[in-house]
Amino acid sequence: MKEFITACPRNCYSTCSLVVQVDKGKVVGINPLPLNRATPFGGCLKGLSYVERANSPDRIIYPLKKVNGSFKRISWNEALETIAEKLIHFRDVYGQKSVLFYAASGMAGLLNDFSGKFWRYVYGGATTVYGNLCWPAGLEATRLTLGENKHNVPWDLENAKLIVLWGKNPAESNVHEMIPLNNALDKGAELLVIDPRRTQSTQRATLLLQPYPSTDAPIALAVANIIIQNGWIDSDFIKQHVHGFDQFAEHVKPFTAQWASNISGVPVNLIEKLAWYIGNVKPMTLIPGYGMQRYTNGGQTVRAILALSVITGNIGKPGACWHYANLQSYVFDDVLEPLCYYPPDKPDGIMRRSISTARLGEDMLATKNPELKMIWVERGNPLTQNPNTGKVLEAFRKLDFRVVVEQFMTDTALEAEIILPAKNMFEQSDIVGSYWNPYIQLKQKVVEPAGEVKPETEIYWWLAQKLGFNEADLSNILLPPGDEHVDRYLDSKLREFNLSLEELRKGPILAPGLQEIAFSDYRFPTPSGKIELYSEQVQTLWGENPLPTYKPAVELFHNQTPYPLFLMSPNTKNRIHSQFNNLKVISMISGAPVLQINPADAIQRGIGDGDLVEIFNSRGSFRVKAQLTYEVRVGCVVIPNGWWRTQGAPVNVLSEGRETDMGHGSAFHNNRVEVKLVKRKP
Ligand SMILES: Nc1nc2c(c(=O)[nH]1)N[C@H]1C(S)=C(S)[C@@H](COP(=O)(O)OP(=O)(O)OC[C@H]3O[C@@H](n4cnc5c(=O)[nH]c(N)nc54)[C@H](O)[C@@H]3O)O[C@H]1N2
Ligand SMILES: Nc1nc2c(c(=O)[nH]1)N[C@H]1C(S)=C(S)[C@@H](COP(=O)(O)OP(=O)(O)OC[C@H]3O[C@@H](n4cnc5c(=O)[nH]c(N)nc54)[C@H](O)[C@@H]3O)O[C@H]1N2
Ligand SMILES: [Mo]
Repeated sequence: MKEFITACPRNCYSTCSLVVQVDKGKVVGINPLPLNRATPFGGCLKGLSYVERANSPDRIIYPLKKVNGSFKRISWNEALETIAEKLIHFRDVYGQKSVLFYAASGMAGLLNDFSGKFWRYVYGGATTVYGNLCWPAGLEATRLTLGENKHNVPWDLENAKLIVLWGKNPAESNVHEMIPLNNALDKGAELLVIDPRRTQSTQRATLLLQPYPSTDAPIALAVANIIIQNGWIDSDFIKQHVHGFDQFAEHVKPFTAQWASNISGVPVNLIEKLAWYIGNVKPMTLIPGYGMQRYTNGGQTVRAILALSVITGNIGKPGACWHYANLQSYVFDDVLEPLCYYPPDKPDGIMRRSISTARLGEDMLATKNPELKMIWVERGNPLTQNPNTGKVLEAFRKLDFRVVVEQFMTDTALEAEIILPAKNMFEQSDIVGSYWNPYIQLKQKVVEPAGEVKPETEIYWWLAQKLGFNEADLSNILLPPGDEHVDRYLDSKLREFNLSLEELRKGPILAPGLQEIAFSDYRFPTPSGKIELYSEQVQTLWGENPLPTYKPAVELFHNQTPYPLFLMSPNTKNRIHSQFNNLKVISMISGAPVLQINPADAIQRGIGDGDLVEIFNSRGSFRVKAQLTYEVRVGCVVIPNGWWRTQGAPVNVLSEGRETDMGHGSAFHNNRVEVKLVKRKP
């Protein structure tokens, strides 16, 4: 048996370092690597389930072609020739832009960049998407305010005396954060949580505020007002480092706790307590989550909350930070690819046309001159994860040809004409960063690809040859097949930072130039060089008020609607979005999907625990069992995102494709629904 050091490449804060055990060419064990100070205890349950995931009989390991509605195995030659023929046909008849290249967050790594290179330089352009499903409203809000997205190293949390989890649920979405968090609490820190749900992260909280979804900005503005009125601000910090404080102070004067309470449903007393803690207990680490910004007012909400860290001087010190996203380990531009977007007004020169990720279905259908004819999907599951599944499905089915590169038979793969088998994390080396832990890590190749699996870099190499390119032309653009080319490429990237692949094989390396205490140099790369509570750019780039304000979220508060309940679809412990739940070890624990509803709302509808209910709105519906729980705020219902349609709770059939106010994010949570009883539990 051999052991290799590697890192989990999933889209997750933790990005754990792992030790993989390999025996006779198979992954047989996953162990922790204590060398990584952020993830010393290694993988979560999902991480441990890689043993099953790598060896699962359900994996797609050969190219497949849909024939009369079912998939049959074909050769690589047939698959690539069929695809090349289509690509040439669509290019000749409609132009390259009739092909949509769609990639999402299924696998992190530097080599993903080669996919973009194929579509740009080999095929000569394509339509692509801008924006992203995840975190951009908060990234942009933070960038516009602080100039950069970074935070203190994870273990610095132990130095905090006050920890505020504002719409983040690390007990599920970032389990390793619970280690320094609990250590801080053991040393006497206080934990405050603001979340419409009473999550597992609230167990040791001093205070829990349960606002209606999307009403955090009123709370933050009222808290700022109270802090300023009581003189709990850090005047020296403000004088030296803050731009626009006077305007901000004037701006928040009308925002009383009573006003915030009326909107959010949080009692005045709790809002005042929150203000007291934030104004008086230092140092404070404020941890905003990503769920809280997936609303049409998400960017401004994040700016309003961030103002609380700013006026109390809780930035740039041990134990004090704004803990949104730490991009310090993304030192290679290419790793930043998932962050890049090419909105229509900022074309990158070759792709020339892009459509909104948030409105994928609507935009695909509306695209003209040329219309879309083909889609290529890799590292994503848009038929489960993007808003408004009905529209995405309609748009998919209107195309002439669909290619999906996948490991498993997802909702999206089921729609393909051709499925190409995707590599897993053990079958090709790559370098990964993390948006929480501060290391650069090597995700090592530890086994040969299963069956006929080829990594994307090779798929594109062979496809390019079918398009008439020869090896000499290609070697300047793409990566030739063979581990030695991958290693050489990764090593050359590392050399730019005086690092080497050899070093990285031994374990994670702290990102070059890492600031353990972010902004400890008090340099804020904004236009004014200071923290911008007042940001001109908020207006010029996004047409929003330069000061943080509250706008009621579309659909949730704007319309008269027959759908009274707020639908929440957060992330859940034992999946990364739509991944993992198909594995036996995971499904054994997560069971069947349920709709969580507060007993007060259930009783009104004659619904009991375990009854079969239908959840619906104007966009779609499905049936699922109800689970009555006080963990959910009255007026809200909860189904975590990520269940495949074939697993029973495809929550995005209910969501609308809308962009957030900043950053071209996806406002997943602006949805109202109704629930009705279908059948009593037997
Ligand atoms: N186990 C697991 N871990 C993951 C992931 C996963 O799928 N599974 N996904 C990864 C990815 S890609 C992401 S983006 C992160 C996201 O992880 P988090 O940042 O924790 O985000 P969410 O789980 O979407 O939402 C966090 C909390 O916000 C609450 N919330 C929702 N709306 C509001 C609101 O309006 N106000 C307030 N105050 N709270 C609100 C939800 O109830 C939820 O408990 O997790 C990463 N880690
Ligand atoms: N309703 C609702 N919807 C949401 C959210 C929400 O809060 N509510 N959250 C959103 C968020 S935060 C995110 S980040 C998105 C995530 O959206 P996606 O990135 O689309 O989500 P995943 O479910 O991780 O799907 C990734 C797919 O990539 C495949 N894959 C893994 N590795 C590879 C590889 O190496 N090559 C290829 N070709 N494929 C691979 C996996 O098998 C999986 O099917 O979902 C969003 N959707
Ligand atoms: Mo995400």
